[in-house]
Amino acid sequence: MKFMHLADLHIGKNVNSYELIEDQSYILDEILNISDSNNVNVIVISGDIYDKKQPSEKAVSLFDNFLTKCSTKGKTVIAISGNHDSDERLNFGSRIFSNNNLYITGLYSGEVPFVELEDEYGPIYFHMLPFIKASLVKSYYPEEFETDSNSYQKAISVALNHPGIDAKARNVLLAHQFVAGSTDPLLSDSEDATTDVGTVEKIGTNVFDDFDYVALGHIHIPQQVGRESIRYSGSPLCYSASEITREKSVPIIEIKEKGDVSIELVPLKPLRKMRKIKGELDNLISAARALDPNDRSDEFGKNGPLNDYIFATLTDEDEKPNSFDKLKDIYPNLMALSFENSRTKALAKAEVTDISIDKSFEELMSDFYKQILGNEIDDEDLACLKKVAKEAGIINETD
Ligand SMILES: [Mn+2]
Repeated sequence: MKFMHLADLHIGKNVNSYELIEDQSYILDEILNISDSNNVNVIVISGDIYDKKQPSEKAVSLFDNFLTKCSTKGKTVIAISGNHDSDERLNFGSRIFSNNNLYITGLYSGEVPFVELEDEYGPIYFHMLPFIKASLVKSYYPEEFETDSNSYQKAISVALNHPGIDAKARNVLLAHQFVAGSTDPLLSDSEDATTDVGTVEKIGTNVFDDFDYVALGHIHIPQQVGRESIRYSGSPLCYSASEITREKSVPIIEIKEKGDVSIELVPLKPLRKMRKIKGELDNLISAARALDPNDRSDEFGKNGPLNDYIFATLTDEDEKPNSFDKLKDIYPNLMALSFENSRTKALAKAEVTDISIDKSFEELMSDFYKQILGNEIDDEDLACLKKVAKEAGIINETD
């Protein structure tokens, strides 16, 4: 049995106010092409299908198109909800869809449902555990928890015992949780709230011992957790600058006899790359102009380098106020711009202790201007700030 593991699609997500729906549509088509060329007819999706609990019309229609294409091609889709999805909404129609080889479990209601598929080696079970909080499992099986146990480890093991699995058979689990091996998984900036996960929420890999493969969602950087066959597929696209250096991929898993599991990671090529550039403004612009003109035209270059999502760092000492617009003229998908020069370095080193309570308002404003803007405050700005500070009651009328 061959299947493909996806998670964290976050359909409808915006990054730095750019709508990524076109990129998401492109990558889902790529994923379908990869599944065709690798003869994969089963696709599992481990949660965070949508970015929001109330997804936009565009997002819903994109996922609908994807499912329709899967169905037309005769593929089986097995999906669960993640913490970004609305469990009830994702559950919509699921009983009818199952007649069309589309199995969605959005809602946990005391049992972990499974789909039984068949190949030449016999049955294989795909167990669907949607995103759950420990308290939800406890509400169904309070007697199975120690009185003060709220741990997710406990909750997952209790949940997996209902209805329980045949450990001798081939079993795959879909889950959307924070699973840690001997070390925590690598995090990016786009997962939300996972950076401050406490030990209570962490789930050790030993609860998954009886599963041949665990298809995880929640963490956006592709990686294994503990053994190779417990894995976060990662999101199919970069959703923050912190993911730029990590290649996105889609795992294709083949399970032959029980215990015979092989995993291939197929790299994903996005419509537009997300990347960083660094240098002086004029140099960056002239380097971009020197690129192949075909890369600049929409017709030829949607995935040309000038259409990439750019995070720029300018090293100019002279910070021109219209730098962003100038760079955006040549890189239309400029996501963010920052400076790295002697001013920002001094600022990074500046300590809060430099700000003394004994200093007058004028002195503080003058220091602030020097630190932030690198120049002296002029009389007009100072008068204006004093007026505002008086109105706000920060300084007295007489000052
Ligand atoms: Mn996610």
